[in-house]
Amino acid sequence: MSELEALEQRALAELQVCADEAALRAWNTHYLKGELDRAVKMVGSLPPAERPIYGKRANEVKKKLNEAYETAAAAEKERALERSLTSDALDVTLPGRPARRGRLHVSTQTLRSIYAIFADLGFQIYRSSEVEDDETNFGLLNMPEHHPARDMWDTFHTTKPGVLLRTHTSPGQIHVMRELCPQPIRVILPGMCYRYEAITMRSEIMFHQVEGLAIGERVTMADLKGTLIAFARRLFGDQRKVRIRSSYFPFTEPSIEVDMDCIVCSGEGCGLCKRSGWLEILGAGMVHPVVLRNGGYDPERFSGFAFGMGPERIAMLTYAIDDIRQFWSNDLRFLQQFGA
Ligand code: FA5
Repeated sequence: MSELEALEQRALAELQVCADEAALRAWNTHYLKGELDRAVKMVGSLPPAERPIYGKRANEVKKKLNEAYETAAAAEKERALERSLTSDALDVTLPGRPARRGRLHVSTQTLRSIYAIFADLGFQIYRSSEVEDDETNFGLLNMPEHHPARDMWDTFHTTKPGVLLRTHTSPGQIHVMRELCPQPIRVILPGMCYRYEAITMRSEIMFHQVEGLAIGERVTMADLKGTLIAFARRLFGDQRKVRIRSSYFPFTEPSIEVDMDCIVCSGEGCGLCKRSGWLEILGAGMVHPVVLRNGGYDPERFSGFAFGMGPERIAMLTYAIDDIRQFWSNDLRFLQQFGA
């Protein structure tokens, strides 16, 4: 009995000095689950006559210590809450940090402007693969093996013979024709192209193109001219002048290149247009009969026009960007200049 009394005194005294939750937990383990538990179980080893008195007292001590523990734990919880409220205080008067908004890459913005214009002109978007075979990238576009025009497009070949990264979006023409023949076609084909050439201020090894293709029974050069003038005026402004020069592409006949009067000097001559007053915006022409036939269309009955433009070059003209290498440099100072 005296040990039981001593245990009670000791436990209560120690509980008084438990300063935090960890100390309280240690006390609980030591006394309630340890010493007191053993003291209660001792009742079985006592002579039967002493058991009721000892048992009763042991239960009283157990109840008292449990209650004392509950009270101390509740008080400690209260103190912990108080401590966290004062130490983690929020200053609700601080001005908020503005959320940083992302933005679309300048190439994506330019592509979307181009899509919107051609959507209004009735063109649908068609996508084809960036990995092509030699035959579709060159052969079916009227450039059989060893044709000298292949040198116009320095090529990234893969380790698989005959498989390459497309050098332009024109092979997409063959895919659309073969899929839609003999229906009329009016599509644009946007996508990435790759060329194994020296990187300069105006040329990258990886860049976008937007190809255009229209095929029908009476498609003429006048339709091509009208479409391209409408496009240039929508993108660059109503007053733009457009100039058409003859050119050469193996897959169009006749072939043209389209210039627009310089957006900086309006034709007077400046650094951007190299004093010529004109800026080239795209290559185009009437689809070559061989290409029409390769796509499944009878050139006696059908005719078509095609064009190919570079959105990065168009963005350079729109925003007077002097170096194409900026586009993929991931320099935020460059990218953040283009809103939206
Ligand atoms: C072609 O690639 C032809 N397939 C275009 C075409 C399509 C002609 C249909 C006729 C009919 P070209 O190599 O000129 O042509 O490229 C077309 C456009 O892609 C150029 O006017 C330019 O805007 C862009 N471009 C070409 N090479 C690069 C390059 N290295 N870096 C960035 N843009 C380029």
